[in-house]
Amino acid sequence: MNKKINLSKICKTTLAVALVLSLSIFALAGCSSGGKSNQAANSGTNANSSQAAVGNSSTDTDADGIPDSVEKTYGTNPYVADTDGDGVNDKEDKSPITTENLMKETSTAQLPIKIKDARVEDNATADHLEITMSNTGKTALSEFDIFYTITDKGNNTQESYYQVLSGLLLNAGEAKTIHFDNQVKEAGHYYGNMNGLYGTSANGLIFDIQFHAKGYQPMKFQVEKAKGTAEVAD
Ligand SMILES: [Ca+2]
Ligand SMILES: [Ca+2]
Ligand SMILES: [Ca+2]
Repeated sequence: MNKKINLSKICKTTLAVALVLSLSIFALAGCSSGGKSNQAANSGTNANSSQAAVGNSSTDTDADGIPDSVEKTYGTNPYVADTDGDGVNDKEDKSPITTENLMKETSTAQLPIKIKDARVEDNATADHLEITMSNTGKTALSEFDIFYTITDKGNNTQESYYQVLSGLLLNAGEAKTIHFDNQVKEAGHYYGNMNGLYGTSANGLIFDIQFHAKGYQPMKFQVEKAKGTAEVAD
């Protein structure tokens, strides 16, 4: 009798342990699979965000810490980290499209340059600042830089940019055309901020330009863009 009772107790205990074990395993399996599905859901979300990032919103072409799409909103250039050329990158610059003139020159000698054509519209491609010049002197000119202020004729908003024109050399008698269109892999092409007034205003613009080569006084000239001809920044 005692043996039967003991056996019965053992059986009940074994069954209870088995039940607890089964429930535990079931619960663990459930947790595990739930965890996996959560992970799958999370990684799915991450994958979607990454795809979205690669597709557009987080692309940062110039690696200045501001995505291209945000540069468009800020009005800064997505192709260059320092849009106005003052040495402070767009992300840190409190006035990223306004700089003082950084030309350093004490010479008062007249720059032997003839501006043959200067335009910001009616270009062969999309509207951009384009300057054709010739060296009327007897020696080569180099170490050029440019400073220009753009004024919106509609609301008097102003922007200003400074750029060292790397690689520009003009031999005696030679003529060259330079472009500010961001196609900087080609010789004679420099940055131009299409997200600024340059590419967004339809009010008409005045470009006040100072052009300089080392050893000569900067020369000044003006180019106008007619009302209603702004290109879409792209
Ligand atoms: Ca950027
Ligand atoms: Ca930028
Ligand atoms: Ca800057």
